[in-house]
Amino acid sequence: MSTVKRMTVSQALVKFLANQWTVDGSYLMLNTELVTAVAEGLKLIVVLIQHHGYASIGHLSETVGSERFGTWYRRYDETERHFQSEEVLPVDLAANARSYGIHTVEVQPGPNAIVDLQRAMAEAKASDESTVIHINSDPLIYAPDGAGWWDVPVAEESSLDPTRTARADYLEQLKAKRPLLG
Ligand SMILES: Cc1ncc(C[n+]2csc(CCOP(=O)(O)OP(=O)(O)O)c2C)c(N)n1
Repeated sequence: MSTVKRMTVSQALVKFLANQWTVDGSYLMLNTELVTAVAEGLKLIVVLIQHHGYASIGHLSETVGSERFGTWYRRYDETERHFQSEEVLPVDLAANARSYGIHTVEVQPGPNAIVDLQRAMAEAKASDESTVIHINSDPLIYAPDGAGWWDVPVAEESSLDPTRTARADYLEQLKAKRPLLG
């Protein structure tokens, strides 16, 4: 008989997601996996960064001249008919994680946030149970630049100046594009 320990698909998925950081957009797409972790008694450490918007897609939108449209978690503005208002959604993702029965630590904003995050991480590692560490951030603070270029075509025609500028920049960048092989 095989002694290989088999995992269910959900266990494999939860293991894949284990000990990761996630950001509010991604968390909203996959948070229910935490329920599987609770059900199957798996220990996870998840650092959940809530910045009330899309940093990566917001930045991409900006670089293609689309001004971060639709990349914020904001209340719908009936008059302007968009989600760009100032009113941040009152969504409490720490409460969401806690509601699944996961031990959740909230790192408060302020000068001690990083030290508190380190302490929470040390406690989470020492614990036998899963921990979600919730920390606030800002989608406009970027990670350091990579050297890659993401080929995202920009609209050829637009009434927006930033989009026209982005189109010209895109055509410039395209000139440096080379096949990987050959
Ligand atoms: C199921 C699915 N829908 C949409 C997307 C497109 N998408 C890629 S990144 C992203 C935003 C992620 O936001 P967040 O997790 O907050 O990370 P951030 O970029 O803000 O750091 C979206 C919507 C996706 N990858 N998968």
